[in-house]
Amino acid sequence: MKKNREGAGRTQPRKPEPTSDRGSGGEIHQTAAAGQALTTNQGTPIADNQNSLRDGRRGPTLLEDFIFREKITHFDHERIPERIVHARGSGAHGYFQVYKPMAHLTRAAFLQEPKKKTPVFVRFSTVAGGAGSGDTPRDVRGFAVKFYTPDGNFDLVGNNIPVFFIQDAIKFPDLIHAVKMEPDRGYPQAASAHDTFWDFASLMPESMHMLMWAMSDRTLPRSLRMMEGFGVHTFRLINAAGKSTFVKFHWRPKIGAATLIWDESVKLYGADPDSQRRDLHDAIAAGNYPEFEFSVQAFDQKTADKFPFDILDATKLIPEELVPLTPVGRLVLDRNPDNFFAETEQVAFHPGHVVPGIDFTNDPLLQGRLFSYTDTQLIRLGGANFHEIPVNRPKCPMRNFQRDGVRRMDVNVGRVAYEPNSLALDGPRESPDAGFVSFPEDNGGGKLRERSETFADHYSQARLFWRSMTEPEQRHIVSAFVFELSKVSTLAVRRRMLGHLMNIHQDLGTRVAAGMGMEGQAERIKPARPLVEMKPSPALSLIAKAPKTLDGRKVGVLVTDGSDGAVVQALRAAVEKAGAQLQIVTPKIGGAKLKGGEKLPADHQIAGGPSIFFDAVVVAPSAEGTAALLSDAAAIDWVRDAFGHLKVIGVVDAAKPLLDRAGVRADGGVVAIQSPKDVGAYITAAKNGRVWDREPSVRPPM
Ligand code: HDE
Repeated sequence: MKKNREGAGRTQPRKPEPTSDRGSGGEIHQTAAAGQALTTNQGTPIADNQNSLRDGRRGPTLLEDFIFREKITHFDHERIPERIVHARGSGAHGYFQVYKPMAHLTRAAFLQEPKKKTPVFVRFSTVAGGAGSGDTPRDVRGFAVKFYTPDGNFDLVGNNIPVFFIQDAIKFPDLIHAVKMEPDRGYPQAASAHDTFWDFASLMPESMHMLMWAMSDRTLPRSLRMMEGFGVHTFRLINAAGKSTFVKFHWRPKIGAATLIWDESVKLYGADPDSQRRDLHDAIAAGNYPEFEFSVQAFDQKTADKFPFDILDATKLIPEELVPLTPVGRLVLDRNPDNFFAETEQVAFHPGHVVPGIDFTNDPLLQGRLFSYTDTQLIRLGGANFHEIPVNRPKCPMRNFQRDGVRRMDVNVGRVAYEPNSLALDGPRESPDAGFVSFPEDNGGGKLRERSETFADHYSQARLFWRSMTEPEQRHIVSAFVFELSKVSTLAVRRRMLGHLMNIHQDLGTRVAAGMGMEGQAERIKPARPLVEMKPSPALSLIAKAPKTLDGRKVGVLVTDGSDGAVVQALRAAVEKAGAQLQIVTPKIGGAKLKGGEKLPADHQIAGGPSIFFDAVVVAPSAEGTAALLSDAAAIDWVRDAFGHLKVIGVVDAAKPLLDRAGVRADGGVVAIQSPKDVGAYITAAKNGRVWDREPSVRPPM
């Protein structure tokens, strides 16, 4: 493990410590050491931070108490409006480094010099839930990156899914109103499994491709460090000669993508609503820096003209098998924010923050976004000066004649705030060569409120996605549709959705109908256009390309008094060598006394450290420990869930009665660990990830 940047490795000068005393009501008063005085926002030292000013010890509080009033007033104004979408997010600082100059494609300065690191701030988010919702609902994840480049900020505001629900931005408020809490009852929070979402979706055939992704395990990422990211729209790169190349942007996690199982994500939502925020923070604090590879699919107009879909339609992707990914550089997240509000909450992304060398296309979804993001920052961050907030401020020179406004921080000097001028010859002026020039495009056409007929095929890529999935992935898509549609009380909506699923693929439609007990009830829906059969794209399957690795993963071991320390020690060495982390789970947080009498400190008490926290587990209690655990529901669930969630389970002999009680049956993913020498075989099995073959025996196949 690398050196801990924030903890042990760093020696800090010892700070003077406060002294402590008690007041007349028994309350604790800590008195400042030299240089540590608590003050008001005006800098006035505060003598007492425990009591407001009263008329007599038991009398009313006095209006005169300016210290109290300042503190409470500030507190009353602490929250700002949360983002209307993507309200819950987690941020990190880092850097981006290009592999080699990309001058043939773009003149963007940050994509030229491999030696240069461009600072970045990244915010991952869910979409539908409020800021206080949990981390693991079934939901799309935002993947927004702010590059502080030498030519200004470039924001790549993407998602972890390469397509979107709608084709035209004018439908966005409808989509979001449909998925958010139903307005009369104020629920459900952070869930699409309700009538209004599926009512809307079933009336939007264009959403079918995205729905397939949304019902796949892609919307249940295992960790923010283990998901892919996409720019979604087609963008342009422009080189110094003004040549335009179309691109799709991609992020790939270095340690591989991984997902949760639905039952696991539901339990995780309750056991640790902050699991993904915590995981990101802990990994960075421990020096295990998350890393993503940045790639583009680059293509020209001639190639675009051959596709059986429109590159301006954000409900379509370009299979990698048609246009392969060109690796461009790497993103490393190596620093946690110092202050959640100042950075993660106040960061303001905008797809319109581009730099010379990057440009837009006419995708009508992207065009609408170009309006929305500044507008939303104006209300959320209270005015036009949000670019001056440190996390939003470019790290390159920024000069113009914009002035004043609420909370202006810059003190602009001089009498000239206009241009052209002859009074400030050293002031900012246009840069015809280095400046941003929009790609000149002749769009023809007149003023219309009409969608292109090239957007009318709504099923072919949904079908492509279905056909590109492995069997376990198809099973999960079927059960997700069954689960979500079973939460819909309006029969007509269920039937309409079944009709769309039949259009996507008969196998899908039939299996979902059977899963709901609604065979033969699909509404007949006529596609606007006949389907085009596309060749399956194996690159779309996460299982098919999952690396065999434990890198960045967590292994949990259940230990009791009397457990064999040698096994735990061998496990720790092997797990850490594989790049993973071993966490100890014991009946009591004080730890366990091992067979030799040595005390093993614990990371979790059983009920607070369920097996859903881990990618693979080991059950290593002593015989006496096992006997006690047989009457502990949390311990039985620990083992039962690990089995049900298809994890590789290492077991010592003494644990057998507990495994029997939890209904664990022997299979390739249950590995006996009799002694330290068996640990190697366990690690090899654990690197395979989930035991997919076990699934039909723990969940009814659909
Ligand atoms: Fe956004 N979106 N969006 N969006 N979006 C916002 O901006 C919007 C869309 C995405 O971590 C808002 O600052 C419209 C697609 C991310 O701060 C808002 C449309 C994609 C984030 C907004 C879309 C995204 C946002 C809310 C339809 C993937 C979070 C707060 C045309 C490519 C960024 C804010 C962060 C946030 C509008 C569709 C990604 C209201 C109108 C497609 C990752 O401006």
